[in-house]
Amino acid sequence: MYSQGLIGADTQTDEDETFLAAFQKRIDAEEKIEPNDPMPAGYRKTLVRQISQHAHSEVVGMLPEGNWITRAPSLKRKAALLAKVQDEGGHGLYLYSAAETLGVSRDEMNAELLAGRAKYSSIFNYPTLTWADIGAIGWLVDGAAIMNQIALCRCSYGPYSRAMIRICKEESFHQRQGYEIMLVLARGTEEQKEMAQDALNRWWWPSLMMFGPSDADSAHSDQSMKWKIKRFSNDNLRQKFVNATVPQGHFLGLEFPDPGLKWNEEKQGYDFGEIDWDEFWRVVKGDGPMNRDRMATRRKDWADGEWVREAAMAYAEKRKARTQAAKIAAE
Ligand code: BYC
Repeated sequence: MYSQGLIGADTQTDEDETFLAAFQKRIDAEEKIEPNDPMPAGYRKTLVRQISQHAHSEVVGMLPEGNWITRAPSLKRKAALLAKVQDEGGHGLYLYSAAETLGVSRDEMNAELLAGRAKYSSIFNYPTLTWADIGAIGWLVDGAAIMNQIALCRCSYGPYSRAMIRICKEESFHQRQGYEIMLVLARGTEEQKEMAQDALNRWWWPSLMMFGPSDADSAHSDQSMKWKIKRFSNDNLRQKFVNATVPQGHFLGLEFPDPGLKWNEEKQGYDFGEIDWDEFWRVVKGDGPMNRDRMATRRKDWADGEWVREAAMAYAEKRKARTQAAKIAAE
C-alpha cells in the first residue's frame, strides 16, 4: 500500500529476534514508543494503516452530518452541529499529523483514500435521512467511537495516544449533544418519537459493526494487542458498548431492533443477536448504500480545493522569502 521507503527505511527487520525481544520488553513495561525510536517494520506498518484509516474516517465522517447543517431545526442546533463537524475536521488533522511522524506523507495518505485503496469506517456509508439521524449519530456513532478511543488513549505509540486524549474530550461533547437531540425527540410529539425510533432502527446494527469483525475473524487484533496498539479485542469493546448503551435507549423509551437483546445475569451484560457480517463486508469492500457518493464527494472537494492549496503554498513561499531577505538585511 504505502511505499516501504516512506514507512521507515531505517526500521529493523522483523527477523531480528534480539531486537524484537527488546522492543517487546519496552512495550510490556508500558514505555511509550516515540517517532525516532527503533521499531519493527510491522509495528510501523500497523500504525500507519490504523491511524490513516482513522484519519480518513474523521474526514469522511464530516459528510453525513454536513448534509444537515443547512437544515438544522434551530440556530442553536445549527451552531452545535457546525462546531461538531469542524471538530471532526480537526481530529482528522491531528491523526494525519500523528501518522506523518511514522514517515508517510499526508499527500500519500490522501492519494490512497481518493484512489479507493484506503479504508475508512463502514458507518459513514449509510445515509442521514432525517434530523433524528444527527441525534443517533452523536449518541451511537460517537458513543461507539469513544468506547474504542478511550482504550486508544493508552496506545503504546506516543503521538497516537496523545492525539486520542484530546479527541476523546471533544467526542464526549459530541455524544452528549446527540443524546440530547434524541431525548428531545423521544419526549416530543408522536411523529418526533417515531423519527427517533426509526433512526435507532437504522443506526443500531451499523454502530455495532464499527468495532470490526468478530475476534475469530479479526486479522490484526492478536498482534496489535501484543504490541499494545489495541488494548481490547473488537468483541470485548462491542460488548462494553452494548452494556453502556442499552439502558440509555430504554431511558429514552425506545426499542432496540434486536429480538435477541436481553440481560444476562450470569455474565452481567447483555446478550445480543448475530450481526449481519455479509452486510458488513459488503460495505467495507465498497458496496454500501453511500460508498460511491462519499468517494465522489471527497474527490470533488479535493479538486475544488486546489486553488486554496496553491494560494497557501504561494503565501508560505512569499513569507519565507521575505523572512530570508529581512535576515540578510539585518546581518
Ligand atoms: N469499517 O483485523 P481487524 C469517528 C477492517 S470515526 C471499515 O479487526 P483492526 C467519528 C480493518 O481495517 C471512528 N473497515 O482490524 C467521526 C481490516 O482491514 P485492513 C473511526 C473495518 O485494525 C465522525 C479488516 O477490516 N475509528 O470517531 O485490528 C463523526 C480486519 O479487521 C472496520 C477508528 O478508526 C470498519 N468498521 O481493528 C462521528 C478507530 N472494522 O486494514 C464519529 C481506530 C474493521 O487489513 N481503529 N475493518 O485492510 C481501530 O480501532 C481498529 O482499526 C478497528 C479494526 C477496531 C476499527
